[in-house]
Amino acid sequence: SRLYHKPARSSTFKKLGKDDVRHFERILPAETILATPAVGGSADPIELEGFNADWLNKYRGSSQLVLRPKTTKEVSDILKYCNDQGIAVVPQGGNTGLVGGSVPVHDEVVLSLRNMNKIRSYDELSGILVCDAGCVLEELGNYVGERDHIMPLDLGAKGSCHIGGNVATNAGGIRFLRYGTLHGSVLGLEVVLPDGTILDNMSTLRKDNTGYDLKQLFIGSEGSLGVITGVSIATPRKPSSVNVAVLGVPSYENVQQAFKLARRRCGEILSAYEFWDANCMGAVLKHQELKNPLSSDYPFYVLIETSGSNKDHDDEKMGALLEELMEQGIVEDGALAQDDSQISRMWAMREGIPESLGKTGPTYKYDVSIPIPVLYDIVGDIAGRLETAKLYTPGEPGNPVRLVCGYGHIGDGNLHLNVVAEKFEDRITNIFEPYVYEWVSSHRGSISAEHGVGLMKRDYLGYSKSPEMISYMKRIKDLFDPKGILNPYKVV
Ligand code: FAD
Ligand code: S2G
Ligand code: ZN
Repeated sequence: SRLYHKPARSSTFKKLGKDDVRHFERILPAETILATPAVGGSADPIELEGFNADWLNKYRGSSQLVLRPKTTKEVSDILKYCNDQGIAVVPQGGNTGLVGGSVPVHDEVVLSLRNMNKIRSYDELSGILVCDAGCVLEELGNYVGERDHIMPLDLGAKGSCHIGGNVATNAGGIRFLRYGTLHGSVLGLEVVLPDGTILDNMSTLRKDNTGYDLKQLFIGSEGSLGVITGVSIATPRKPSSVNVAVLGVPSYENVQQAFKLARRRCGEILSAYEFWDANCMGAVLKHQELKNPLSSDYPFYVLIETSGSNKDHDDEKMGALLEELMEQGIVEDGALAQDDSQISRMWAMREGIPESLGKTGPTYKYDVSIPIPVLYDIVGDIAGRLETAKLYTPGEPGNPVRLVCGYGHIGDGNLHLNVVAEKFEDRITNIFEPYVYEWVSSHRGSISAEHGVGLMKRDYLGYSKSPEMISYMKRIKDLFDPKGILNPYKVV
């Protein structure tokens, strides 16, 4: 069955040969090279499996060579050679991407940043961190956490994803509502261009208005314009008082009302507003060692977090909000975390959704931005279409589709529509594509809120960007990567 549209291998790319691997063996330390016998190496192809398959196990390539350079110079030497030879390359971070952007489509060389994981400097006064692109987000969080700061982004993939991958995908996550986009918190980047040029813009200045801000082009470029090897990023101070509550909400309308009230009552200390529906909760309670903190099941759940610097003030605000929500019947139940372990259990519930859905079966994921009032409508709409097509009956096992659910960063107008199926197959994919993109576009939304375009959505860019915008994107791609060797077949 068609997992996804796999474009034909472009004949402009050289087929890797033994001579190429010999060359890499001359310029790179042996331990950074994983080459199969097919290209004159000695690695068992199974060792490349994790680099060729994506997190969803939905996208799969057939790379015969993985390079894991330790320095920016090695990255530059690799790219210069590949550019001269016309060898295609896919940059890879933690390989937690969800749109097929991080794995080869065919036999592209995988350039993994995992060996570039050093912290270069940290200034505790300003909170500015300068580090290699291959640093794992959770490890950076621990490092700055010991110095009373936090990373300006947090996502469920933190244990594996790299800061370089986060920048390359312009990742959003659960702190976006409070700390905003990486386009704001990233102060500088070190990027190696396909021809080997090292663009050193590792500024640690908050303000630098000298010419075009080139780093912004690489934020969200998904490995298609250059390989990010270094990141300079502003990290906020760790809030001294954090409150988290999980609420049971009877309708999507009430989820919106609770958001409005939370913004009014919590104001500047509101730091997260996440929601998920009953089907998500069912999957989490089934696959995670977690209990529902509320005394009953509800159609919707909301997680509210406040982060401030004055515990009494913050407690009073959260307490007043919860009271008002209950009094007005906007929510029917609520649990306020009493200590840090309860806070992390509540967050684990929200962050455990993707893994729980993955354990339920192969998952179709549509990460979209939609105006909040209609954001959840698409979930019922899609469920209805699947029922009409006799592919799904809510609550009844044994159908090709097991579960339809919606959750996400509703504070950012970002829905994660997820459909768990027996297997990825045409007759299901055709229900969603292009319907979901048409639906989102007709509601003036975006077909990709935070996960990027990758391979999955390349053919659908026109639903969210004008032909003129796309043609200038292609001109920028041609400027930085005239031979098209970087992450071919994806993004534009
Ligand atoms: P990879 O998956 O390795 O690569 C992603 C893309 O970036 C690819 O196109 C790749 O070519 C490119 N790339 C990677 N490193 C570099 C580099 N150094 N230079 C140039 N290009 C590079 N995403 C969100 O935005 N918000 C979420 O809340 C969120 N939650 C998630 C939860 C789970 C459980 C999972 C599995 C994923 C989640 N994601 C989320 C998606 C994913 O984690 C993010 O896109 C993340 O930023 C990818 O980082 P990575 O290091 O794994 O990159
Ligand atoms: C999240 C993870 C990906 C998905 O949990 O916020 O970004 O859609 C998502 O499961
Ligand atoms: Zn998300």
